[in-house]
Amino acid sequence: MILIGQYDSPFVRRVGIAMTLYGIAFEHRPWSAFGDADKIRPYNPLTRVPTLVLDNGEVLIESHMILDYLDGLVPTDKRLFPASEPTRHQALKVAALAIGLGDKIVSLFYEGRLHDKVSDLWVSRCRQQIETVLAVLEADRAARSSAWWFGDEFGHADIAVAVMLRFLGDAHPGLVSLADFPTLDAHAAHMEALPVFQEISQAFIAPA
Ligand SMILES: N[C@@H](CCC(=O)N[C@@H](CS)C(=O)NCC(=O)O)C(=O)O
Repeated sequence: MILIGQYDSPFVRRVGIAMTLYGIAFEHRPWSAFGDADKIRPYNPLTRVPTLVLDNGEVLIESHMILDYLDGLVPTDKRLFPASEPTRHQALKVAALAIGLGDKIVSLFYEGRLHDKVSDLWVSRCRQQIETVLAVLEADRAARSSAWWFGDEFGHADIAVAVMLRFLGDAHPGLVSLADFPTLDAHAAHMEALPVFQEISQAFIAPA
């Protein structure tokens, strides 16, 4: 398989981390959604990353869909979303909040970087969405005493939150103080210290 996209994208990073943990061999093509758009377009008409090219040439897009496919390649007990309820839907919701947070971080970044006239309305909406999601995630994680979000092993939800927190600091330094979200801050530090997080990592490069 070929994973297209740079690891400064939290969406690409969560897929690269999962593939590495699953022991799925892949070639990484660290193409930029902007600088390498002409190379990405033949694989993905949206010219977005992550884009995953399967060995038979078929292409998957959207990190959640990609992870759903990859989860089907590994034994049930190795999958990074819980198999049974109610933890399954709870983990899906935490991951969805994290992915939505990432979407808002991207949107706020593009607003400031790509628009001649920045919309104050949109900026304040994105900021409020980011801060509210962080508060909800903080409360959820703080209410749990387990080593990881849903037990003794970490999963896609833990990974999604951690990669988004790193991305938030990279794309918007100073926008949010993680001291206000101490449980999330500790969670991110715990995850970023793992070898797989250090391996699947890249310094942030702003789109030109
Ligand atoms: N919902 C998507 C988000 C992917 C995304 O926003 N990727 C960004 C890079 S961080 C991108 O490709 N941006 C280019 C664009 O949207 O045109 C996912 O989960 O894969």
